[in-house]
Amino acid sequence: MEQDDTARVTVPKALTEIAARSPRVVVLTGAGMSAESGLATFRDPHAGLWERFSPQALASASAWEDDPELVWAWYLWRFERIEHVAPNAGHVAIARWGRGADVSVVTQNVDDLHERAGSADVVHVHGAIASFRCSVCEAPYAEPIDVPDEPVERLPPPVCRVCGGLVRPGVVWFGEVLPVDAWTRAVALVSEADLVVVVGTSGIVYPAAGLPAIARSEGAVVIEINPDRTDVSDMVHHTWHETAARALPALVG
Ligand code: BV8
Repeated sequence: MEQDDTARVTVPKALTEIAARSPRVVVLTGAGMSAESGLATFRDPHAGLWERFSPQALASASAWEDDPELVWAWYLWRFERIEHVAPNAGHVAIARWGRGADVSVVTQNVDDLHERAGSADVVHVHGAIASFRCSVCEAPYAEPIDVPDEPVERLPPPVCRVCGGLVRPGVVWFGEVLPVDAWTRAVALVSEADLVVVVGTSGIVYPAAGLPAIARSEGAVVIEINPDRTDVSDMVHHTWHETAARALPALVG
C-alpha cells in the first residue's frame, strides 16, 4: 500500500492561518497544476514525436497559418493525452475547498481536469482544448473528432460545414487576444479576492502573468505553490516550494 504522500507534508503555519481566515479565495493555475496528472508542462520537453517542437512555437496563430495539419495533429495528441489522464490530488483538494468556501479557479490550462475534479467555478483565460470552432467564420464545430490512437505528425483538420473553413481548437494562441468575458471575470475575481493561490505557473505569459500583481495591488494576500522560483516569485507574499498534488491536500485539509 503506497504511503499517502501528503502525510509527510508540513504546511507552513502562516499559510494555514491565511487560508483559514480568507473568505474569498482564487486559485490561479498553470501547466504545473496538471503535471502530476501526467501532462507535460510548456517548459518540460515534450516526449516522443513532439520532442523536437517548441510548444510556444506550435501554440501560435502563425504556426496555424503556416502548417494547420501539423498544429491540428499536435492538439489532437494533447487532446488524447488529456482524455487518458485523471485529475490529481491537487485538483481534488481545490474542488473540496470550493465545497466549503468561496473558491474560484482561474486557469491558463486548456485541459478540463479542474472540472472533472468537481470545481464548479473555473475561468479558462486561454480557452479549452475540447471546444472546436471554424477558424474563418467562428461557427462552433460539435461533430465527433476522429482522434488517432497513435501520435501522427500531420492530420488534416475537419472542414466547417457552414463556410468550408478549417476547424481549429478553441484555445488562445500567442498573438491572439484573450476572450473578453473570461479576462474581465478573471480580473474581477482576483481584484475582489482576500487570498490568491498561484499554483504551477512560470509567470512568463502575459497578460495572465499580471494577475498576481493585480491581486496584490487590490489588497489580496498572494501565495505561490511551485517547486521552483518563477517570474512572479518576487511579488508574492509567500512562496511554498512544494508540488500541487502534495501541497494543496495538506493546505486544504
Ligand atoms: C495577448 C493556450 C494581446 C494554448 C497559451 C505583454 C502584454 C500582453 C501580451 C504580451 C506581453 N508581452 C508579450 C506578449 C505576447 C504574449 C506573451 O506573453 N509572450 C510571452 C512568451 C512573453 N502573450 C500573448 O500573445 C497573449 N495574447 O496578450 O493578446 C496581444 C496580441 C498581440 C500582441 C501583443 C498583445 C496570449 C497568450 C496565450 C497563449 N496561449 N496557452 C495552448 O495551451 O496550446 S500560453 C501557455 O503557456 C499556458 O496557457 C500558460 O499561460 C503559458 C505558460 O505556461 P505555464 O502554465 O506557466 O507552464 P510552464 O511550463 O511555463 O511552467 C510550469 C510551471 O509549473 C513551472 O514554474 C514549474 O516549476 C511548475 N511545476 C512543474 N511541476 C509542478 C509545478 N508546479 C506545481 N506542481 C508541480 N508538480
